[in-house]
Amino acid sequence: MSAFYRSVKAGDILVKKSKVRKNPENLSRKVILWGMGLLLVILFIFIVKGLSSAVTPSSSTSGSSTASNSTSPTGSATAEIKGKVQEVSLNISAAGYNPNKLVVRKGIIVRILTSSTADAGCERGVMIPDFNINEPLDIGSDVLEFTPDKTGTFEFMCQMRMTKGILEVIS
Ligand SMILES: [Cu+2]
Repeated sequence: MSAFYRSVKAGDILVKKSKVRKNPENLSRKVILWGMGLLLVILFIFIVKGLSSAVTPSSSTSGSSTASNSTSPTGSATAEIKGKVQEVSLNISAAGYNPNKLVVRKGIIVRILTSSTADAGCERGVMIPDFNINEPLDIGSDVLEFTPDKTGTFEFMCQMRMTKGILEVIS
C-alpha cells in the first residue's frame, strides 16, 4: 500500500516535473523561432530598402529631366556608322549612364566612346553580360569595343549591377 502510494507520488512528481520542464522549453523555443523570423523580416526589409535607395538616386538624376526608373531610358543614341565601325558616345558619371539606351547594328564593330567623370564610381566598370563584356574604363575618355553577334534588347550595367542601361541590337 505504501509502496503503491509512493510510486503514484513519484509518478505525480515526474509528470509535474516534466510539465514544468516542458513548458518553458517550448516557450523559449517559440520565442527564439519568432525572434529569428522577425529578424529575417527586418533584414529583408533593410536589403530591399538599401537596394531601392541605391537605385533611385542614380535614376532620378541621370541626365534628362524626366524622372524614371534606372532601367528605362532617359535618352537614346543610335551608333553612327563610320567605315567599318559604328560609333556612339556614352557619358558616365555618378548620376549614371547618359544616354542610357544605345542602339547599334548587328555584325559591325561597336565603338563606344566613353567620357567618365572622376565621381563616377563603379559605373566606370561596364558590363554587358550577354556579350561577355566586363570593362573597367578610364576617367576621361576611353573606348569600349565589341561586335554584337545577335539582335535583341540587352542590358548594360555597372559592375555592381546598380546602374543600368539598355543596349538594343538591330539587324
Ligand atoms: Cu555600381
